[in-house]
Amino acid sequence: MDGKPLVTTRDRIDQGVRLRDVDNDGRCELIVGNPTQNAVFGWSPAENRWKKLSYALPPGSAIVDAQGRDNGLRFVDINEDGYADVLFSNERAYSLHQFVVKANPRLSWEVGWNDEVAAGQRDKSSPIPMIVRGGETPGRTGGTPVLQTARSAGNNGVWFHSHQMWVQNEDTAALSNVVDRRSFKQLLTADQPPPKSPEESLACIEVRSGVKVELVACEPLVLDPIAFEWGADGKLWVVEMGDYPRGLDGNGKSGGIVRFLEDTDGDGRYDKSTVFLEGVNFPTGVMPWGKGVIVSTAPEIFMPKTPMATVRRTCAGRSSPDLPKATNSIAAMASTTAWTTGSMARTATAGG
Ligand SMILES: [Ca+2]
Ligand SMILES: [Ca+2]
Ligand SMILES: [Ca+2]
Repeated sequence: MDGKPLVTTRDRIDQGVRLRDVDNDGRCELIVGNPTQNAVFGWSPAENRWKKLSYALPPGSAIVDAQGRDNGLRFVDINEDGYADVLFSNERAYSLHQFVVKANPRLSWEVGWNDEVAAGQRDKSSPIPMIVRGGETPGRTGGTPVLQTARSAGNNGVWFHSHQMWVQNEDTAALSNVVDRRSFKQLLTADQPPPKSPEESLACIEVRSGVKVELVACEPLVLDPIAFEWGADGKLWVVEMGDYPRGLDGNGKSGGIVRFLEDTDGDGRYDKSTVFLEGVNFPTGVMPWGKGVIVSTAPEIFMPKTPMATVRRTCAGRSSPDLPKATNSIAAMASTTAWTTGSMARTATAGG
């Protein structure tokens, strides 16, 4: 490298040189990743030598630290496209870069670990747990930080299995099943902003002059709302689809809810929430009608007679999670006709 031979160890210190087939062509590439060297070489049979490739390990990452210790870099196929991505995480920094197999000029992507999912300096909100931890380990010996020795610094109890990143160490003892578990999907969305509070969401809504938006209902009174409609008595009827898209148990168990909210003290904010119907299969619409409500849950539109009950019947032809094809919300267009909307729309006359 730079005209000098690559060495795997120097003064008995691991220099982070590894062989790995990163592009799945059946031949290993040669990778070097330490604090002063970062490169990937490919073997050229024609020239009978290693040639430096256009890409290297992601910026800031390295296989070993200056002492030759595990620096928290792992090759894991997080997006499951068949190519190992680089997940890097220690007490100072974290990053996740997906391997780009084919250059895409439109996206400014070049071959290599160039699709950055997340990268940053570690703080309390860092989305990727530490793979190794060196330096100070808080919480030991009665809360006094202990500077770890080179021998003890290292493995934070991380492994990868079943599309998940697992962490088990003294910090996870109080967690469910004593593990901190992150799905690959969670890691891939690590750079997405966290959900906003109701007040923060409200502050994001822009309206034209003279119009005001007020918060009238939020969690936990209502969760996963899909559609809502007011009744003449002031009740706000809401359908919730917390079972979308795979069911409550991940295996299609129906878990949709129809509920109504009431403002019992007249201050303009709903304060009471009542479950009217639960166990509904992907409900998409609700509308007060006569003495009850009409609920749409493709392929059925029905008026439940028994409130507070779990809907035990199964719909003929269970609705597909492909909801763009399903019945959508319900709207009243005339005094005796309710309309549903959706790409497979139908109308239902619901007299009296
Ligand atoms: Ca290769
Ligand atoms: Ca990958
Ligand atoms: Ca109220």
